[in-house]
Amino acid sequence: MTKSIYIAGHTGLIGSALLERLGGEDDYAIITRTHSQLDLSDHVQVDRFFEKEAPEICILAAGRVGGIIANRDYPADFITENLAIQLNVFRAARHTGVKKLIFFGSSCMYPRECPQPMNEDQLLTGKPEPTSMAYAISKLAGVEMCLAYNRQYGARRFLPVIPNNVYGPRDNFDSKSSHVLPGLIRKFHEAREKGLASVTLWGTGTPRREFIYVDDVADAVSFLLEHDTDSLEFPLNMGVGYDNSIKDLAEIVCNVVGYIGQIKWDTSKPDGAPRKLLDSSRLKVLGWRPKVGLEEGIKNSYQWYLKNMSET
Ligand code: GFB
Repeated sequence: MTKSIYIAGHTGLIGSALLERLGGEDDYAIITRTHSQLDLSDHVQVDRFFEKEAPEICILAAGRVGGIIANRDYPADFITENLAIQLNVFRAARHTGVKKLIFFGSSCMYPRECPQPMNEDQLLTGKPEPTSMAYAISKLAGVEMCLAYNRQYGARRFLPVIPNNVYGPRDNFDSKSSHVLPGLIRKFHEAREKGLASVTLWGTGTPRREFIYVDDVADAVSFLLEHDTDSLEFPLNMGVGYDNSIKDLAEIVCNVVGYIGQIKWDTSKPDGAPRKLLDSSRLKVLGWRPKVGLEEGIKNSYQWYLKNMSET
């Protein structure tokens, strides 16, 4: 039997990978709407859409995301847009009897000084990193809403997952608002093209991050959709199990892009959390494993960037 599945945010990084992955399977009839067709922050539109389509499964991959500087400079936008979307979608999905809803949290929900690797029980044991506090609170609210709906309505239908720094094709490569990995691809590519002697990156380069390739996230979501989730505990961390310093990452991206100049560090820019490595054993115990290594994933992202973005 085909299941109807609504992917909210199907043009974004995670949503587009899910569309590609689940769209290729016979089990699902995919429903999508562009932002101009459906404004998820408008509850009237959202209610109308869910009443008409009543999808059996909903994947909420829509919302405002961005790197450290975007989070620092636009906290009101991050918290307002994400809370509005989550509230509207969760409420409408419950009213129309959704069977499974996947919600994406973020590793920045964990306390800034969290012992590493971070397991799900450590959420709310300390204050998140200040630069992404507003975003983190909106995501924490989303996770708690999922758990509250499950408790109150007596079924485990709202499933919050926490992927770590996701990257890949169709990422945001804007040098001001992007996350570090696509930001570095663009900076090194442009420096190579212009023959610049050096590239300046943000912070000290010492923070460590765990990167997960977007196809692995799509794979993990597909895995969760296929498995009986009734006995699982949520939220569920989704990471690869190892991290790299930003300095290491810069070297890898440099090699992939073929830039041979110098790397400088602008320490007036924030470092953010010192480390964010997830303990993903809850998911791995089920048998799921990531498949794409960091260098391979960066090569794929750079190929996509060259084909689609290098002229912008
Ligand atoms: O990926 P990113 O922007 O965010 O930055 P977070 C990670 C690290 O890379 C920080 C450094 O220490 C940055 O200072 N960095 C160096 C750069 N050069 C650059 C650059 O050119 N661009 C960017 N973007 N960073 C985000 C949160 O934190 O993580 C979000 O703000 C979200 O809310 C996301 O949770 C997963 O990893 O520090």
